[in-house]
Amino acid sequence: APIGIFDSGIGGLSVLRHIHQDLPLEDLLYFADSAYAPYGDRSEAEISARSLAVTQFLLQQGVKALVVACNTATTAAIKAIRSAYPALPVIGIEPGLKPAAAHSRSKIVGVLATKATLQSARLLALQEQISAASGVHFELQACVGLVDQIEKGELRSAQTALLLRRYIAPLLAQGADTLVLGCTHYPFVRPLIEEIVAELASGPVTIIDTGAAVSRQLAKVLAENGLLQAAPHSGWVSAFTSGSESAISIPFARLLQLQPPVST
Ligand code: DGN
Repeated sequence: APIGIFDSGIGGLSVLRHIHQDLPLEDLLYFADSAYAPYGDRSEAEISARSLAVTQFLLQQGVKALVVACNTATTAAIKAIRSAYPALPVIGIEPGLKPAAAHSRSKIVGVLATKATLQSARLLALQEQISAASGVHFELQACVGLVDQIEKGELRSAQTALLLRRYIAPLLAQGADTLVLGCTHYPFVRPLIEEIVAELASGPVTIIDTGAAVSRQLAKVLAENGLLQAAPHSGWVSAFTSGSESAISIPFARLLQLQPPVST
């Protein structure tokens, strides 16, 4: 049976990329809820309702496990998903505050994410807990408009660079030596982020992305539940979207060099 992976759009492809690499035997079913993107500007109730609807749809397709490949949906809806489907292994993604705190020497960490993620009770609790334990100060920066740029495929445009510079410069000015990519769309602009950081930072800056950790966690949960796909098998990738076909097939080809069948 396949693993279901969803996001509001194409951001979750940055997580799918890790899973496909680490677990090449597994079949992957991706759902881009593009008709409702971006989630970042919606209320928790709306995000939760969409996440439950997408989960139900993926279950109808026979998925054996679910990856919520969206920080916004994880903070808003993972509890609701788990209580609605207690038998389904569900793996979420959260901004990597803990690894960032462990890395930071200046004890100042910048967190880039959507407004909904940064305003969630879940993230605030995580932040307080890690701050108290580590003495690290987290500077939260909502990157309004960045998901839209990435959805449009503008990974290097002047407008995207302008936005990123506006969001990153104050964090570096305040002494952040570690930046957390707290949205699954952002790894696709990591090269641009690295250039901006190299230009603006006075010392080395570590960038933290939790996609690889999610893939490892998924492997662990599948193994614990006896759900790993046995060899010989060559895992396939296939996709569904609530939006237009090209909005997902083009990013698949451009970002991952994959051409999965896409159903709308
Ligand atoms: N990719 C989502 C995340 O990780 O938070 C955000 C997408 C959105 O809809 N804002």
